[in-house]
Amino acid sequence: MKLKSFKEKNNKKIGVILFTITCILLISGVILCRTFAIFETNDKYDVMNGSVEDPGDIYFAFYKDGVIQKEMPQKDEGYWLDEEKSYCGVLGKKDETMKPTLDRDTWSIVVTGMKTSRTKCNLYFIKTYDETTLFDLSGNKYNGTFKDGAKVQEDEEGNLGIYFDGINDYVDVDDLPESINWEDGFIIEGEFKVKSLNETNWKRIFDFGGTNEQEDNNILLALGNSKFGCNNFCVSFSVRYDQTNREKYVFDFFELEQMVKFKAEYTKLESSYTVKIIKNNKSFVSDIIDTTEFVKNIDRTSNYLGKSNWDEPYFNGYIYSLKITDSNDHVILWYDF
Ligand SMILES: [Ca+2]
Repeated sequence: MKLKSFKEKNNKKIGVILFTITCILLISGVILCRTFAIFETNDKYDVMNGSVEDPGDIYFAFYKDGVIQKEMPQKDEGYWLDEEKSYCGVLGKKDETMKPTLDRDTWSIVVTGMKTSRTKCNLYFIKTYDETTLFDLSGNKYNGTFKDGAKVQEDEEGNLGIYFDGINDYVDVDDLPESINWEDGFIIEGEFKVKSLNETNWKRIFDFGGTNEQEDNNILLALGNSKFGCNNFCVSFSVRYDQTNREKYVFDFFELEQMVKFKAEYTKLESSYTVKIIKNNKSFVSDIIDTTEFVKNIDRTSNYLGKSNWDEPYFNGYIYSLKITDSNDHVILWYDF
């Protein structure tokens, strides 16, 4: 009897303690949720490809450099959505089929694959640049360093881009290790604006070279190439194999003072590669090259934007974005604003 009543008493005590702990947890939970709720927002944003008609059913939490914010960073603050890290979910559960992305033109969040209400998206913003550094948005940390006056600024239309004066400005890009797989094919794309056409003979937009700088399997994009009478607005894209140029050139590619989208697609087939040069989503050159002298996976330690590895003219204009993707759709390097 004694033992039983002791047990009962003790059970009662334990019950009270458990009840108290549960209450404390519940109350702190509510307080925490309310704290986060203060920073959530649900207006001003486009919801696309979803079945939810009222965007009021979607909530966003913004994080800038890992710290929750009251609102989304402004376009001119130099931030970009970390699309790898950002996610959406329902009732706190992550749902990989929903994908938040950032539309740069409208500076709004687009959620694809949205299929239910009560969705919350956690959006992480990372810095795209500061006074000295151009940050790689791929997560691989192949950053760039601004040299001799190159810097991010607004152009005449208010678009952010890296401005190069054409005299000595350039960006020194970190070493790209030989583990990067170029050999299975890759895509390089970017948006560029040409500000002047003087000395347009191999005027360099970008140049990724090996330890010997020149003649070392460079992957490069240049404005003009006198060898083929490719002058002024002509673009010359070269993937070198040891000391051999393997260039593809397109006449009338650029226009003065116009932003142009460039894309080079190298695709590996069974016993050859195809190369396509694309301007503003329109294909200009489509060609087949053999596999024996294509591109090598080497340490690329001499990598520049706006500057050549040879004694050739510097680029005068803007680079608004640059993205390199491998054959498995993995982003190798990405600069954007
Ligand atoms: Ca300068």
